Amino acid sequence: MRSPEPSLPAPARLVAVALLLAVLTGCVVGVDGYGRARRLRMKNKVLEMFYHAYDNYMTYGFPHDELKPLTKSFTDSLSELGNLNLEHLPQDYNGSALTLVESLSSLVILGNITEFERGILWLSENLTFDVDARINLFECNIRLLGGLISAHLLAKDYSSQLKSGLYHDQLLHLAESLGNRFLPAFETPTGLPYAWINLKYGVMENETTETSTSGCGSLILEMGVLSRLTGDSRYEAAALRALRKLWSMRSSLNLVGTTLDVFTGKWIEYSSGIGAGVDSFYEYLIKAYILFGSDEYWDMFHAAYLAVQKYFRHGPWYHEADMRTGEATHWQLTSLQAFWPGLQTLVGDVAAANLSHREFYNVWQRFGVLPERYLLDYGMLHPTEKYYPLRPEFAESTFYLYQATKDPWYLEVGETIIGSLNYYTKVDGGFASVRDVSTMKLEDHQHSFFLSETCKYLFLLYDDSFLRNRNYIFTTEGHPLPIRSTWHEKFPATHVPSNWTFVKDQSQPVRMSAMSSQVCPETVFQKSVGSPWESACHVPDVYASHRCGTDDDCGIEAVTCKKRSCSMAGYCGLWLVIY
Ligand code: DMJ
Repeated sequence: MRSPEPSLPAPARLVAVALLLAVLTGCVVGVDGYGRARRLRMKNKVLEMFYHAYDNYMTYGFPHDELKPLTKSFTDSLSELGNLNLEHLPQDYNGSALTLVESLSSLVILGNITEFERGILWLSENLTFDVDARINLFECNIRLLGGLISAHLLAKDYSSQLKSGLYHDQLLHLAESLGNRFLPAFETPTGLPYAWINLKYGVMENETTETSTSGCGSLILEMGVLSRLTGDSRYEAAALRALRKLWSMRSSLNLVGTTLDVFTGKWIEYSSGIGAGVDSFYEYLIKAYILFGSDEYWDMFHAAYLAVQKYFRHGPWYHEADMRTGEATHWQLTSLQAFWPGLQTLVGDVAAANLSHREFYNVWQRFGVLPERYLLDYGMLHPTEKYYPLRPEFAESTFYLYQATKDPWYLEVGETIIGSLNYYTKVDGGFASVRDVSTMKLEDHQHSFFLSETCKYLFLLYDDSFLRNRNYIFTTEGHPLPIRSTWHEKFPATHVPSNWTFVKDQSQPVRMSAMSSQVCPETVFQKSVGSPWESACHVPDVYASHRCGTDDDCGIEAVTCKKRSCSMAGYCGLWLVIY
């Protein structure tokens, strides 16, 4: 199944690329004290991990949803995500090839266009959503719809490397078919979507009206892009209506709860945090702003972020609180919370991100992996949630922090993660989830996000060539979406004020990197030496280190076009005044 690893660029070219980037971006690429041979060794280790998981899936799991690595069998888990069983699946159901769909964007990032193309062609000929299967809307959106539209966009971007004439938007047609099947879920009095829907028959009789905040607040990236690609505004309109309704339900403290009723629009669970049931809601507010440029997303995110920092944060930790009063409810660390430092890095709050990341790392080192839930007030594992299902969040934050700081320490953290995954979870038939981190007993499940996220972020930590000179934002499932001026409210020339330092050159394509420009704010734009980088509004911080004494030392963010300010800790970021 596996094609040979693509040959590496000649050393001389690597040096030239590194030097050029060092000059152009100010991020010291390749000169960060972490040896090139070591970097290459780690990259190869991640490649081995990815293909061990992928090849075993293709051998024992495909075309079903996910691999059971201990028994070398499969599970059609998309229909049971959310802990339901397979009662509604027809006998002859063969799954959605979920792990293959989830692997496509990783294959491109790893440089395996041949296998990417094989996957596309198989899906084009075999995948159908006309099945009597009850699926979770959120999971299906982030994994299948996100996987399909991202792969479609990559197929367009890499069309010159595909066999000519073979790709004619098949993945987009599949995505459209899936998006159409989502729409009945939004037909509620509030516009908030049902959590569950039958792909063939729509909302089922007596369907539960309970859903989660992330379930109806993390649809806008995939459905928004589907609308932009198809010209059919219904997907984006449905997702945006749900998001607006959700936001209107916030408390006077700008906090949201964790679960709600889609019919009444009333909260069911008032306690919430930044982890399970809510996490990607915050993530999609800021990423929707980066992708589409609408101030509405920024305004929601900014208020929501400040409320999180004010009511949930306790030093480097984040507890849960009642959305009505702001009083702490549960003092728990959860594995899902580990995405937060990555989000903070994306918006420039690097110092705070680093602080929390270090604490997660301490917990990782203590247990060997991150437990699903750890009781901070008792200093012990949660009695039942002791598992680690190969989650990506800690690796994801490590990747973002490395991009922002180029501090080789994060590469060493990556080594620890890779070492743990290979030591504890690698089995003959793939990578197995940990059932109990206190015994390291394994469980027969290799989740698809291990391939779409965990391996991808670890690979990008040691080889980010995919991101160079490109401008992508990653969905919550790790699928890259390009930031396009045609989709963006801020990029069109009419928006550019004349007094900004760097003015868009109409003769050049917009090629700001969501990674290098967004989280590496010292990026220098030197058009005179033929740099492809440009920004409509970017003003660098006064000091390359991003340290500051006053707000005057801070510049303007390249992608968000917001004025940065100086934190109490003396670090430039987008906001840092927490009341
Ligand atoms: C992934 O499916 C997504 O990242 C989602 O937002 C929550 N976390 C899982 C993996 O842990």
